[in-house]
Amino acid sequence: MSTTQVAIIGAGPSGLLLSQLLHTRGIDSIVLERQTREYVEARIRAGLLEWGTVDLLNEAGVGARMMREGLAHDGVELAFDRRTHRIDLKALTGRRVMVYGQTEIQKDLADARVASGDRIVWEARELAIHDFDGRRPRVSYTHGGERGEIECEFIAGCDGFHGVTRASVPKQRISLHERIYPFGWLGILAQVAPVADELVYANHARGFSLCSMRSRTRSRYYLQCPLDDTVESWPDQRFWEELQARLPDKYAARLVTGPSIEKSIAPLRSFVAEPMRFGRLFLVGDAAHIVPPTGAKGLNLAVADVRVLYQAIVEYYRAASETLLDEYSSRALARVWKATRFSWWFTMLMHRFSDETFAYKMQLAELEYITGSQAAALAFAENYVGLRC
Ligand code: RFL
Ligand code: PHB
Repeated sequence: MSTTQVAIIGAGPSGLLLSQLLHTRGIDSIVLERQTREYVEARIRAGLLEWGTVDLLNEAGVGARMMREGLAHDGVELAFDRRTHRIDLKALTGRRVMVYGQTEIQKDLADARVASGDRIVWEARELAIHDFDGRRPRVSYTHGGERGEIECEFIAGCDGFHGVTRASVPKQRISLHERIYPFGWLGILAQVAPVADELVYANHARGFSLCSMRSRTRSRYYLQCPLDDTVESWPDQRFWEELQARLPDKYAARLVTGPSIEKSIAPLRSFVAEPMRFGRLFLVGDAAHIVPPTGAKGLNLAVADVRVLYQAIVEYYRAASETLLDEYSSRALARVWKATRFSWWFTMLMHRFSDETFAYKMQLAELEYITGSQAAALAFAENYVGLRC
């Protein structure tokens, strides 16, 4: 049996960041991850960071490459009805956003954890958590055919939507709130220059599209697609033609195409589990909540949870106070519900749900309002750059 102060389940961005932050304060943790390091680092996901996320990565000492290679953006474009309109995030809110891939954050975090000699068990299988209502919770697992057990003071459930920690909570102690959207996002990554300097979110009668990027030479594009579509039904040529058809003329004319490096389809879902604390088990990030990617909030919310839990654990060891631990769930959920609302609202605004012309006209009217009113633009911008709450 090993012992540690905090057992962290999952080596996604939330698990590794929590482990790294605790390390900076001399608090010991062990991270248990089901997959290999290579698998985790190859998952192409988020690309847009709120500045609060940038600040916490810097505080954890893992931000140097991000500050060198990331692209800071001052604005974002909304395209609709063959037009584009720039929302000046910086002028409206005084804040910027950062383009830096989740794959790179994963690498930076894992490098830092390995450099400080901390314990990460990759390929931990059959993981189970025990006695999280007591003072000495335990985690059991197998690794390379051997059984392992860890005794700890806290368990952080950073194991994503399909993980084991939330599923271990008795049903009567947890409330689940969910909305499933009737379409998915088909995403591709390609080694081509992005079509625009900033991100472009496009509402079009053929469906939503998003032009994002990973660098000045690497683009990430998304198309709204039916849920039953497969990647095989979208050869590169079809993807580029469809993207071009959904973009305003100015961008359609500039689009640079090339072979895809990655292509995948993700379903869209809103999901919140309440509360986020059960005795000495704390749910963090996607383990507790999922948002559709439209608002770019998933990773940012996970990092915001980590900040709240990290402060609470530090306070516990520094001052023997459980006050912040007791407040973890309510503090985290206050942000979660607001980001869930923004992500839902922006999804409803930008996607095609039916052929009903009335619904489309309402979307256009709201987009006209956002882009024509300083107050409405500010409401959009302060949510997009990340609320301070
Ligand atoms: P993760 O990243 O899912 O990591 C959980 C880890 O736990 C492991 N695990 C287990 N380990 C041990 N035992 C078990 N039984 C386990 N079960 C699971 C898993 O292998 C995994 O390594 O959760 P975390 O750390 O909370 O991070 C959340 C983010 O990954 C997620 O919210 C974002 O990727 C969402 N997201 C975006 N967020 C943004 O903030 N900005 C964006 O631009 C953005 N774009 C996106 C996105 C997500 C997308 N997809 C594919 C859902 C774009 C897309 C397409
Ligand atoms: C991405 O670059 O993957 C990305 C950016 C913004 C979003 C969603 C995904 O809203």
